[in-house]
Amino acid sequence: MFTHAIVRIPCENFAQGLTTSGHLGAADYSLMLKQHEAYCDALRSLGLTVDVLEAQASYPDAHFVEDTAVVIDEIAVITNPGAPSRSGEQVSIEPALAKYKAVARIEAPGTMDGGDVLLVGKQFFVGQSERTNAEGFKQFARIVAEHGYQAVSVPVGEGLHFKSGVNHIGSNRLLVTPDFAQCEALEGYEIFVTPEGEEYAANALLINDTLITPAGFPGVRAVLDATGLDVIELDMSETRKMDGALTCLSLRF
Ligand code: CIR
Repeated sequence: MFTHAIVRIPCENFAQGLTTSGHLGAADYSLMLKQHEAYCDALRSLGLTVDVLEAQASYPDAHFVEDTAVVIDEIAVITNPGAPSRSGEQVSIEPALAKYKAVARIEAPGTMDGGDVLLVGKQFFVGQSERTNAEGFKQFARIVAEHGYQAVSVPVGEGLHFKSGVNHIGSNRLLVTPDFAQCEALEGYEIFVTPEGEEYAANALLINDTLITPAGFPGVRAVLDATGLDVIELDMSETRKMDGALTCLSLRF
């Protein structure tokens, strides 16, 4: 059961963050703040205590807190974010997590973004991406093995992060983009594939028994409704313009 989440208020210059989604238009700050508040409210409505960290103008991507740590029952692993402009975001996350957990760190030359890390039961899938390198994976696998977790490295291909393409939606189920539909590492799971053009909605956030999904993806919604899951939809338009999605905006534990 998750009981806590950590989020960070987006900073005024958040639209200067990294993005490849310029075709979606310029991101709007007041709308972003409104959508971020709705996100926090949704987490609270599911019973989580939400710690809200201050905006950090020196890091326009810093509200994507997921990339700065991986939190499990036993420990918080502070990452070393792989994009040069995001290197250092992890420094102010550490004290926020150290209040709750013992801490370990991914050290250079290892790099890792939390968006590449998916946990299902005691099994970690770690995307091998432009952000997470082999050394980062090696360090991470060693740290979590001490607590009884396995980790497997999976190439991400085109997408930004592993969780841009694969997410756990409860029980033995994974929601994936077509790119991951035949992925060998995911054999044994029940695979639900996003319909054409709805790949963005593969990033869904499971909080206990409820799945939060981005609004505006009816094909994915139909797939999810067939599973009987409780679903909350949130408008993610401004986060999406900055290449972010639902999981990126919080650390849950
Ligand atoms: C970046 O490119 O790093 C940010 N603009 C978006 C990060 C999204 N984070 C995530 O998917 N975990």
